[in-house]
Amino acid sequence: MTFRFRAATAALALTSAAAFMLPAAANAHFQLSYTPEVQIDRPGDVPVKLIFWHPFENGHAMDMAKPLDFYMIHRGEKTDLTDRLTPITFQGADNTADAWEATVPVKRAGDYVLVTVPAPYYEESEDIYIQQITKAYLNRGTMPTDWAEAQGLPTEIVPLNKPTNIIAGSTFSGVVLSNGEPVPGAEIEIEYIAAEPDMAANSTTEPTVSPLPGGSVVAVTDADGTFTFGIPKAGYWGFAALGSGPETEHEGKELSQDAVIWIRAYDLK
Ligand SMILES: [Cu+2]
Repeated sequence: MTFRFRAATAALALTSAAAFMLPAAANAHFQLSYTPEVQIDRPGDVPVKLIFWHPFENGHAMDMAKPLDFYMIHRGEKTDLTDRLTPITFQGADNTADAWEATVPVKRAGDYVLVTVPAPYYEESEDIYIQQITKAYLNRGTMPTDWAEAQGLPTEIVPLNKPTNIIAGSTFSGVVLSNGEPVPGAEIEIEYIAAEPDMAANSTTEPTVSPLPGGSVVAVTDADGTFTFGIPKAGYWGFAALGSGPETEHEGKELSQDAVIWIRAYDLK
C-alpha cells in the first residue's frame, strides 16, 4: 500500500482531474465474487456476481473485462465455469460499471471454492495494472471438503478458519502464498461489504455501515506469512494481499497481482 498510496498522491499532484479519483485511490479496490448466501440448502444453480468495486465505502465501481478464468473446485475436482459468464452492468452509488454474472452448479454436499482470475485492470490514477485473483466459498450440507486446501494459484490466501461460518466477534486467520510459498510482510487490506448487491437489479443497496475514518483497514503478515483479524460484525469480509503475486509487470507497466479471499460471518443468536 505504501507504494500505491504514494503513486496515488503523485498522480493527484499532477492533475486536478485526479481529484475525482481520490475516493477510488484512497480506499481499497476489491474483486467481489458475491452470492447472497454461502450456505446452500438444496442442489441447484447458485447465482454469483463478479463486481470490481469499493464495497466498504459503497463507492466507485470499475469496469471488468471478461475474466481470464472462472471455475469451481469441489472435492478436489475443477469445473470450468467460464461458459456461464454473462456480462451485466452494475449500478453503484456513484457510477455504472461492466461486471459479470454466472451460476454455480451445486449438487453434492461439500465445499465449492469459486476462483476468479480477472484480466489485469488498468488503474489510471496510479498508472498500474491490478489483478485480484479471488476466492470465495459456498458450502452445501455443512460437510467440509475443500476449504482448507491451497488451490495452486499464483497467489492466494489459504484460510485457517472455515470461511463459510465465522462467528462475529471471533477472529479470522489466513496464510498468504505466492507460488505456494508463504509471504512474510504482505500487506492485507480488509473490507466489509457495506451494501450487499441487489441480485435482481444488479445495483447497490442502502449501506448498513460507513467506512472508518483514516482510510483502509490494514494487517501485515508475520514471518510465516500469516495474519489474524478480529471480525466485529456479521456479513461479508474481504481480505486482499496487495502485490503478493509473482507477476509484477503487464504491458510494460507495474502490475499489482493481489490475492483476495471472501469470508462470511454470522452473529451468535
Ligand atoms: Cu480503488
